Amino acid sequence: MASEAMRLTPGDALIVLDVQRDFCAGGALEVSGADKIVSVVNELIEEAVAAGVPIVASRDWHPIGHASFRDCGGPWPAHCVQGSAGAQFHPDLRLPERAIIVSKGESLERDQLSALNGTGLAERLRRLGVRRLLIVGLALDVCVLETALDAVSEGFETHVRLSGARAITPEGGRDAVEKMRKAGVFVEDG
Ligand code: VGL
Ligand code: ZN
Repeated sequence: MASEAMRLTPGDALIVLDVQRDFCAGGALEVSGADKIVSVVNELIEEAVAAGVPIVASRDWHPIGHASFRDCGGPWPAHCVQGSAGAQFHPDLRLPERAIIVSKGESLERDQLSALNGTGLAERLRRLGVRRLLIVGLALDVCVLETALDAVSEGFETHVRLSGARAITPEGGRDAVEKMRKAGVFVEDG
């Protein structure tokens, strides 16, 4: 069933996952249509600023030689290497000064796909009085999926807005939507 688009109000937080150059057009791990989400995400950032709710932006932030890179036996081309141009946020993304930046994937030996796994973010948000999350970003079938599933486990009412997300593969995207809905995520089609 389709969920309606929520409006951000106090008690909510906006979570923007990995809107970085390497996942966008011309990047090392380009996600098709990624650039199209930037205006949607910017509008949500404005809504979050107006509502006075926390804005979190995660970034994939790998050391050179990360275990998830093909050269090291992992599934992905090298991407989002710490300090590289590809690891920068999309140049059109308008993050406010007070956005909470969360880095993930920093450990050489293992990947960290969820922004809520081992980052302390869930606890930090709870301390800010957050109970409900609106999640957007890249990629729907990887980081968005894993973060949304963790968010439900952490007890947050969890929404994912599809217009603000893109998948690496169409099948992966469909699969992710099904898994998230089964887990109790409100997947917003609008
Ligand atoms: C991601 C692939 C590899 C993601 C991170 O953030 O979705 N995907 N590393
Ligand atoms: Zn990665």
